[in-house]
Amino acid sequence: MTNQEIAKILREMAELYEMEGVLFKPRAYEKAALGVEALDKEIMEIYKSGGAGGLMKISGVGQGIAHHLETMLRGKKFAEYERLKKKIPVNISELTAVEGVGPKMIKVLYQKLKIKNLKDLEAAAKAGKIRRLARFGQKSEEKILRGIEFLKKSGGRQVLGFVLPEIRNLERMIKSFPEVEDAIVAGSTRRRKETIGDIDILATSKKPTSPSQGGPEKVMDKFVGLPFIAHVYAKGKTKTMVKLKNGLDADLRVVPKESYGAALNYFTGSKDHNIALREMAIKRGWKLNEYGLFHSAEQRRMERRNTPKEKMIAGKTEEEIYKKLGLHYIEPEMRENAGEIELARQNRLPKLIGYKDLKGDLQTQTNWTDGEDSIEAMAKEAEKLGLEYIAITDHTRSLAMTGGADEKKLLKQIAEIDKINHKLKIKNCKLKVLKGAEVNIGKNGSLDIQDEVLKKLDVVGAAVHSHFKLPRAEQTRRIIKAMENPNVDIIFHLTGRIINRREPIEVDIDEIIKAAKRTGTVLEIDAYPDRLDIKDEYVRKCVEAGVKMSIDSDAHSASHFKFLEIGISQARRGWATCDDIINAWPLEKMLGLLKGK
Ligand code: DGT
Ligand code: CA
Ligand code: CA
Ligand code: ZN
Repeated sequence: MTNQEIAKILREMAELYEMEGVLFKPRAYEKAALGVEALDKEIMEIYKSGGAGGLMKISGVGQGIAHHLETMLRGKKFAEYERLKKKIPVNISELTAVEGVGPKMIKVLYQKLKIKNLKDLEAAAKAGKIRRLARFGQKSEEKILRGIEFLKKSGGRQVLGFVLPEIRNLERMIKSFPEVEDAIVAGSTRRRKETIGDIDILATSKKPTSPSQGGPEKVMDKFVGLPFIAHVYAKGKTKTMVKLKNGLDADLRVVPKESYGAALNYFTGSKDHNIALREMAIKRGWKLNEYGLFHSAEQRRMERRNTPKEKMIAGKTEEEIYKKLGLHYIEPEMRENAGEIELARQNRLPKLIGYKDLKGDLQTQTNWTDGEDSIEAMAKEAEKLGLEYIAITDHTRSLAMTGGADEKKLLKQIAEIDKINHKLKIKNCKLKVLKGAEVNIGKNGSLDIQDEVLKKLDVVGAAVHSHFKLPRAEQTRRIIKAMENPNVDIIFHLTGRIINRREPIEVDIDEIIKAAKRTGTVLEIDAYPDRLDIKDEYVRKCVEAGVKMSIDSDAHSASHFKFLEIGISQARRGWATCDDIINAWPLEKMLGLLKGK
């Protein structure tokens, strides 16, 4: 079983227990699912080499769950799962994918209307059956229909940050085949788009030393035998197309070594970037395709070049292709034909923020509200990952369902953080915990915490969590009003969208950016994979306007810090440098900017 399959069962267990009204277990299973998803190794390998003890080292996995994992990994049935599934035989992941539909609702829908899947749900909603259920009403029915519509629009694209660990596992496994020289995932994954349509993998094969060792064919045999694969559409000598168990399609192409760079460049795209490069080649009288950069036939005739070697100008690496075209190397995240080629020609490409450049994280939630872990546990994990500071930004009182803090609770947390910082210092921990909050912006732009308390915090983030449907002008005014409060440092998750689930709120982004500049407010790139406010186009606008941004994990568990990487990708796709991202700065400089507001 793959990590994804195991995680799916764990998550379903969490939801089944929640339907049953069982306490604590839903959270425990959810945590274990997150831990398995975050693995950078196949769980089967962990079990084979470390047994049950190895499984217990996975974040969120204790003795009980490790035992169930062992059962599954040995190919046996997980009895409790089978029992609960029989009791409520519904397609949970399909139904919970609809915004606003949760486990408790699914149970009622099954018991009252026999709804088992998305199709049943849509039919019942369209027939007006849901509004007639107790505690549902017309509004919930309309919301369900909107949720289904939105889901359909996503067209099967998956959120990159959620599938990236599995894609990397796949890449690593192909690389480890003895017949493979090198392998890499190209396409939208390499450009780090928010969502991906399919996976494009390239590999080069080693020359077989004996016929039995095979070359590309052997690579394809091994590829279709991997545990990730659900279906093989077509298997050829150099190209094989499959469907993975996670629902994504993947193509593997085995390309000649001398064409590796050209193939990588071609299959990384984007298509528009490729076309622009090809036009540059044509202007020089050359030809560019997935096999290489070549002298064209006409030019060869003119220059009397005939041997294959003279024909090829470049192809082994991407760098040499760019170089021969008179360009500096362009990072994959910038390859959208959005002006990057001209900059590369003039040697004016920005020095993008790097994947190791973040020094801190300015939005994290703890078990003081709806987070899973304690302040200390968050601090320890952040230090392990090399961060120098994190801000604790628990929710405030308007978000009552999260246990949001009022002034009193915030003051208590401030005192607690002082103690923790003291303790960390004694233990020689270099990480500093900053005091913060995620204050709620009310309908009219007011905040739900008094200024005297906000003044005592290092990092005040303000965010919209309600009234998502206000008219654009009113929504924009509301956020600008919050920015005008001198205590507000950052606007967290500006548009509130959830990719594939919830539309962004409507705001005038240019007005927001102008106001951010005027008030010195930072805008946040929320690195949580299906949020990614603000999108690449907005990041570029901020960079151009000189508005500073932060990249925050929005962690609700210590296992979420890994999502910072996805926020960095988003910043890079918007051409941001370290100068644009305040948490790429050392602590004192970062705090200096916030205090200067
Ligand atoms: P996706 O899969 O929708 O998330 O996006 P991509 O960019 O991975 O697109 P995909 O998988 O259709 O193709 C992979 C790359 O192959 C693409 O980024 C550029 C290249 N490519 C595909 N079709 C064409 C084409 O018609 N012309 C050119 N020049 N390049 C193409
Ligand atoms: Ca693709
Ligand atoms: Ca493709
Ligand atoms: Zn929030």
